Amino acid sequence: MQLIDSGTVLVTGCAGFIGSHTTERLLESGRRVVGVDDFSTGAIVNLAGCLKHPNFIIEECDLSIEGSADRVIAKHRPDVVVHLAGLVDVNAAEEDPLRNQRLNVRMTAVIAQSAAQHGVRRIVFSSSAAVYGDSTEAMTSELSDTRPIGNYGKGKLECERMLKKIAADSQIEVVSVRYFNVFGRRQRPQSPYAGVLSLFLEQFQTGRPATVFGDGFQTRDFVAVEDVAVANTLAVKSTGLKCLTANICTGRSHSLLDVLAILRRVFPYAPQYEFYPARGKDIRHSCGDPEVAAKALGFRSSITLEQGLLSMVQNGDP
Ligand code: UD2
Repeated sequence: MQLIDSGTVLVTGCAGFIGSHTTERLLESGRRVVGVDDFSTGAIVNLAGCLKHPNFIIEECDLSIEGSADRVIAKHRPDVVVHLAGLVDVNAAEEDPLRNQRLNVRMTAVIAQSAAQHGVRRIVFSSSAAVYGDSTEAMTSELSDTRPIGNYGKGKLECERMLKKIAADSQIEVVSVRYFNVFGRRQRPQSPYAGVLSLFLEQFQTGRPATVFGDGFQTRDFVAVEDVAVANTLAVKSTGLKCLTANICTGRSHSLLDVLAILRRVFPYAPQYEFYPARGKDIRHSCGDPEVAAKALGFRSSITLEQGLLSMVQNGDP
C-alpha cells in the first residue's frame, strides 16, 4: 500500500481523548499538525507531548461559530482534515437533539464544505459503531444494516451520507472511520461519556465495587486508543481512496465479565461487583468486522484488551 508522507494535517478536537493520541501519532510519523480545539471537553494537559514538537501548531477555536472553520482552513491550507470535534456525550445528544444537530451534523457539513472549497485533499471523519444500532449479526461489516437507536448514531449516519455526496460532487476524498468501543489513557472516568473500562478501572483502583448494568454478559469490541491513532494516521496517508467507510475495531468481542476477570487478576482484593438494572437503549452485543480497514488502510489492531488494561494500570493518566 502506498502512503503519502508530506503535507499539513488539521485535527479538530486535538485536545480530546482520541484527538490527542492521533495528533501524537501524526507528529511521530513526520506530519505537520495544526490542532484545533475549544477546550470545552478537551484538556491542554493531553497535548503536553505535542506542544514541545516543532511541527505542531495549536489554534484555540470554537468551530461551531459561523465563519471560524473557513478562517482556520483558509489560513493553514491543510492537505487533510481529521474531524474529531463534536458532541461526544451520547446522553446529551439524546436530551438535546438540536445541540447534537448543531455540534455534530451542521459543524461537519460546514467543515467539509469549507475543506472542499479550499482544495483540501481528504477529510477523515470520526463516525461510530452507533450507526449499526443493536445488530443481530455476529460481526457487523460495513455492508450490514444501519439502524441507529439514538440521536448520536443517527447524526453520525447523516454525516456519513452527506460526506459521500460532497465527495461525489467535488474533488475531495472522504474516509469515514466507524470507531467501536475505544478505551485507554486520557478517557476521564469523571466525564459523562466515559466508557465502561475507565469506570471499572477507577472503581478497582479506589477500592469501590464495580457497577455492572445488566447481567454482565453483554459484549463489546474494545479497541485501544493507540490502535485508533494508528488507524487515523493510515486514513490520512493511504492513497487511492475516493470514498471509504471502514470499521475501526479488533474483530473480537469481550463480555463485561471478561473485563472484570482481567481486572480482578490485577486487583485480587477488590470488593465484589454490584449488579444494577440494564441501561435503557443498551445494545446487547457488538463486534466489528475489521477486514475493510485491513485491506483499504492496512490497519489491524495490535493491542489486546488485557495489554491495554495493564498499560492503563501501569502508566496512569495522561
Ligand atoms: C458506546 C459508545 C457510545 C456510542 C455507543 C453506540 C463509548 C464509551 N461509548 O456505548 O459513544 O457510540 O457505543 O452503540 O465507547 N456499563 C456498566 N457499568 C458502568 C458503565 C457501563 O455495566 O459503570 C455497561 C453499559 O450498560 C453497557 C456496557 O457497559 O452495556 C458498555 O457501556 P459503554 O458506555 O462503555 O459503551 P456503549 O457500548 O454503551
